[in-house]
Amino acid sequence: MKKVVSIEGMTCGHCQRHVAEALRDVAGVKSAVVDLAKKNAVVESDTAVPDEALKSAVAEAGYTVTGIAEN
Ligand SMILES: [Cu+2]
Repeated sequence: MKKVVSIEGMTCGHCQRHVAEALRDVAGVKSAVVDLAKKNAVVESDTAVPDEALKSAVAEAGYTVTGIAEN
C-alpha cells in the first residue's frame, strides 16, 4: 500500500531526514521517501497503516501533516 503524506514545515535536508526517519519508525511502514520540493512523503507498507499514526509521528518530529492521500 502506498500513501502520499503532505507535510508543512520542512525547510532543509535535515528536516527531510528527520521526517523520513519518523515515518519509517511507524509500525508497518516499509519505506518513506520525503520530497522537500513537493512537500510530501511517499510511504509504503505491506498492511494498512492508520493515517493517525503517520500524523502523530510527523507531529512528534515537529512538522504538520496537511493531508494524506491513498495512492
Ligand atoms: Cu531543516
